[in-house]
Amino acid sequence: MKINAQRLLDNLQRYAKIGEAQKTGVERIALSEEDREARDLLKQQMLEAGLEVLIDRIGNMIGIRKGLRDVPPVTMGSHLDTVYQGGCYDGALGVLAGLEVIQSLNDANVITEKPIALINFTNEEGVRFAPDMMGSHVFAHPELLDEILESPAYDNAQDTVGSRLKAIGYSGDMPCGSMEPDSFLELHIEQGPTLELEKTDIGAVEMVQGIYWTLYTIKGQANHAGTTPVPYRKDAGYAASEVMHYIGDYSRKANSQVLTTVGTISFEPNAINIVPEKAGFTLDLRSVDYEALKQGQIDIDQKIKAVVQAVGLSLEREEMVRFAPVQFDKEVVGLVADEAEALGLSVKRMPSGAGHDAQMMASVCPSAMIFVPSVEGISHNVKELTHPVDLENGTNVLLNAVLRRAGED
Ligand code: HGY
Ligand code: MN
Ligand code: MN
Repeated sequence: MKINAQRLLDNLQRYAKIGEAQKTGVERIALSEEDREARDLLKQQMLEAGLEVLIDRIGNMIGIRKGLRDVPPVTMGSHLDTVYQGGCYDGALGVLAGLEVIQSLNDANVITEKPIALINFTNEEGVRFAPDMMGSHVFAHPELLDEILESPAYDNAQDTVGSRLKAIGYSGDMPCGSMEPDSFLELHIEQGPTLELEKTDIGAVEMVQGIYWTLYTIKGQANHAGTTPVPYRKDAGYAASEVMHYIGDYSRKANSQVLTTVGTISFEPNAINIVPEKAGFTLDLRSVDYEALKQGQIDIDQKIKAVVQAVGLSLEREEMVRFAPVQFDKEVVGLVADEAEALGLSVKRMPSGAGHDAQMMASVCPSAMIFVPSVEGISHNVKELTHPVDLENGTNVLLNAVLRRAGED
């Protein structure tokens, strides 16, 4: 069975216009007005496709297509929110490909044995509210809901997850995690260079690497840039720069198994002629190897403490995210590989460098992911691109894997 590729491509372009800002690609930050606009369009399209649409208390949108039997649904999903200056495929492909699968089944008047569900998860990116993979995390751990509803925006503590969900009209009443999926499949762009370099059509993703996010604030003393001799300085900026160098070198060591990224930094008072009093920065630490991940965090924390003490400053540290590496279900990974091969596509079993909602769903039900190539491996960038043929291939694999899992009538 095949999808209507042109309808999928047209729909992807339609959503790409929501949040489109010249030169900055697509910005649909979670719980923003742009996120609301995309959610409203998806809700309308889910209803038009005959789905029952439910909104849970963390704002996850769940569309359910009835099956012949009243059993747990085969579930697809991803996220419509983006990073700042993002691309139009990260997340959106998984949601809109799932919608296309449902529309294609409708066109063919196929009723599957098991129901089929499609989920748009809240705040996968975590660029304004921590943690990332928020909606799927709470789906898997409903006990975290109240605490996460209080999570403040990094840039404005007045905005919390709960207040923004209400503001955009997606503070649902369905209890989180109350739908028990049969299985979960997420189609996603690879966001790395492997598939393109190896000229491979499909990635059958076996695992997702672990992710640790930590916020550090080094505190010194503001002072005059021109009158303060070096021995009198308590320069938080200088300490932060020394630490950042160590962090960068850490992932560049021979045989390093971890990736380190300092993606944000801020100085206070942040003026050209004032020795910085405060330096805030975040560490994004990743590894496929859990021991290497934990050891990397220990090593970097020890270094930061040593630098701060050596220059007589103080340190605040906040653990934002601690996600261990996740293995996907062998049977579902095999289903992805088999269906790709049945379509005559080349397949590579591989890990995911990026975090995904599927890594949260893996603790709820048998889950796996389908990757399609990213041109030049670029993502989280306005240049993010995946060729139409690859978008079509990935969606056809999703369609046939879901059909096989849900049982065709
Ligand atoms: O951070 C990640 O890996 C994902 O894009 N949220
Ligand atoms: Mn994503
Ligand atoms: Mn992303």
